[in-house]
Amino acid sequence: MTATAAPAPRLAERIRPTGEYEASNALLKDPPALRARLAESGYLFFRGALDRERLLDARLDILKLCRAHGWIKPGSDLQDGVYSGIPFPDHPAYNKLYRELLKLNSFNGFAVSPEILRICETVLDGPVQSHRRTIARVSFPRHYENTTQPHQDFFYIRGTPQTYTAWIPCGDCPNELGGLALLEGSHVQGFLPHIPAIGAGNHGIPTAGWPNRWLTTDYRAGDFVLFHSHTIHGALDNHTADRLRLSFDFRYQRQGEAIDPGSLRSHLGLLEQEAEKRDA
Ligand SMILES: O=C(O)CCC(=O)C(=O)O
Repeated sequence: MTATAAPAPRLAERIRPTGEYEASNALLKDPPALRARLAESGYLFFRGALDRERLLDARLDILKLCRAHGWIKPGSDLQDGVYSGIPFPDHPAYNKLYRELLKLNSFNGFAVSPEILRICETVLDGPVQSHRRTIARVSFPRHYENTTQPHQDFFYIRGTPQTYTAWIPCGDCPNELGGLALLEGSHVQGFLPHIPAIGAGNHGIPTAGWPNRWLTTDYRAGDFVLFHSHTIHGALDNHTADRLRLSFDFRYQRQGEAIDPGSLRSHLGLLEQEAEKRDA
């Protein structure tokens, strides 16, 4: 008889925030102070800095796709993003929708909206390159095995460590909907080893026992948080009964610095693979 090997344990931390972000809107008038805060905390949070109407238009486009794929409760107000309760989509079903999402102009255009580029140019003190790999996430209610675990973006994006992620809730995102949280000041530790984990990317960093505070906020549409590629961050659980959480992550770096080829393609190369299949 052959013994069946037990599945390897995977990191599955539940993040419990202990503090609120400090908003940096007022420091936009004082770029050296803005950069000093980023260097110290590893993040900058901006309240209401983005074009809310434009963001909600993108949200509607995404929710229309969700509805077309059966994910939205019939008869509910589309902007509310109420989940229909059909079985959670598996990878192929998710990617079918996601490929369509990755082609939306309202989504891709948001990554290069003037408000974000202006802030990134101030933060980076020069001309900025935005990554082609734009990412949107749909997080399902009470689907805890999919919650993004603590990690550093450098693990995935490589290139220059001076790359910054803008995490943007696509709609209001109170804590219970499972927004992003980050470990204040964790970027100073440099790039750390990652282990297998549940959730997006399937890798993470155990943070139990770290003295740093986990920070987040009750996000409103138009807010965003920008953080260094070494800043440890993850998601809170979506505890709502039936709401989808929509969010974007976009990345920015100074023009001319090292960039990984993956950052110049669509997320997971999904659109390039589709084009290759079509042309074969
Ligand atoms: O939205 C999430 O669940 C994770 C986002 C993230 O890890 C990122 O923006 O780098």
